[in-house]
Amino acid sequence: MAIERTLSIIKPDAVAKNVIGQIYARFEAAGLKVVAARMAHLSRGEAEAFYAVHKERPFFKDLVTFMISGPVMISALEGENAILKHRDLMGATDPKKATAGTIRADFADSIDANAVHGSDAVETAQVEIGFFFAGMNIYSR
Ligand code: RTP
Ligand code: MG
Repeated sequence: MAIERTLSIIKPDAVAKNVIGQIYARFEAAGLKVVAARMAHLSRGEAEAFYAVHKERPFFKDLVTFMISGPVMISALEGENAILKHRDLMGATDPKKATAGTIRADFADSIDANAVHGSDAVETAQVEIGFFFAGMNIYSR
């Protein structure tokens, strides 16, 4: 199976709940390695640019407003089948529909405050990792 990288964001709600470590522990238990990380409080412009793919969607403004409501923890994760593995750990977008034991089932409050973001494909992972870590070291291991 291919070694992939994916972009993970622990969103403002989960950072505020002080569960960064608990979420990282789930990544590590699943065999995903943190190969880059930084904390940031995004500006509106940064959040709009990151979520540009959603800009025509009715939830765009709420999504951006939520994502700038507090600091986020941004990581690149590496491992076998990392993109799908990470999305399985996250659970469904709407925590009410998320399988028990997933990050969103356990830590998310609503479809907006849904604890985590994860890339959805190899191409988007590359773009998203570049968005936050361009010019920075990725500690592949
Ligand atoms: P993410 O990109 O954050 O990993 O989540 P996702 O793939 O599961 O969801 P996506 O469709 O890419 O949507 C991005 C984020 O927008 C918010 N959203 N709100 N109100 C709504 O109907 C709605 N739909 C999506 C969610 O916070 C979602 O994570
Ligand atoms: Mg998405």
